[in-house]
Amino acid sequence: MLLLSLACVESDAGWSGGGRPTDPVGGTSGQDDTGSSEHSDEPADADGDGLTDEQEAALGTDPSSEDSDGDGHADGDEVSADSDPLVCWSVPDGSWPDCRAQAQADGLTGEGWRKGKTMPNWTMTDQFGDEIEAWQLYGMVVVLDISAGWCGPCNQAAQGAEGWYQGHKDEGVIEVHLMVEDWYGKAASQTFLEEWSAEYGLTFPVVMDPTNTAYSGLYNEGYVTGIPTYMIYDRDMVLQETWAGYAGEQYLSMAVARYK
Ligand SMILES: [Ca+2]
Ligand SMILES: [Ca+2]
Ligand SMILES: [Ca+2]
Repeated sequence: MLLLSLACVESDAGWSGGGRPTDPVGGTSGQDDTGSSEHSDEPADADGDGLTDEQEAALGTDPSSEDSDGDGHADGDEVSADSDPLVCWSVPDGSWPDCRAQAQADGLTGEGWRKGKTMPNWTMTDQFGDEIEAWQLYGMVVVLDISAGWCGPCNQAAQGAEGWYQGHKDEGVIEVHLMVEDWYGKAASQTFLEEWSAEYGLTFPVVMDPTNTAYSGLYNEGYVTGIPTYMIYDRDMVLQETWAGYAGEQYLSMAVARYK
């Protein structure tokens, strides 16, 4: 519970851009009006992201952009939090990645729900009540698991899910539990998302889809033949594999390994 509430707070901060450095004007120079021409001894941090130009040169980050990889987290914050300031999907714990800018820059096309198609940019609501757009996860291998609380194998799968995720998250793999209430894809309640993630200690997105976009799209292609159903998307957000039923963590690892 403690972990979840922490994650909630940090997630909120992430969405609002909290934690980013304040106006760089407040920083290193011009703090006196004596007209002195002496240079400050403080090393230059041109973009005000908490890393000096020299440090940025060593890291390979952009000294003139506070957020080199465009994921919404300043370079200095990423270094402090041990996430990679040059990799969009690598973000501080407690926040989801946001690689929409990169997805658009790369010109994602070919959207659809069939295998070989790019996942449409649907909007889901997570266990904290925040919205996530699918393309935020661009660049990661995405395991979309459609589950329901009344389904025994789903509960069995959820028991091993967090451990499996922790073993793969640093490789840019993310799991998403899309929770439904019935075979028509009715969205689970917000309360249920909280209960499900708390019961199994899940720190990846546990979501509902109030517009029933993803479930109905995948169902209409014939992929939801049982619950849980797994969809494996590669780093380009292309649907590669689907299967119904809980097959164990080892099977999941083997499937994901083909796209890492
Ligand atoms: Ca800097
Ligand atoms: Ca960043
Ligand atoms: Ca990053």
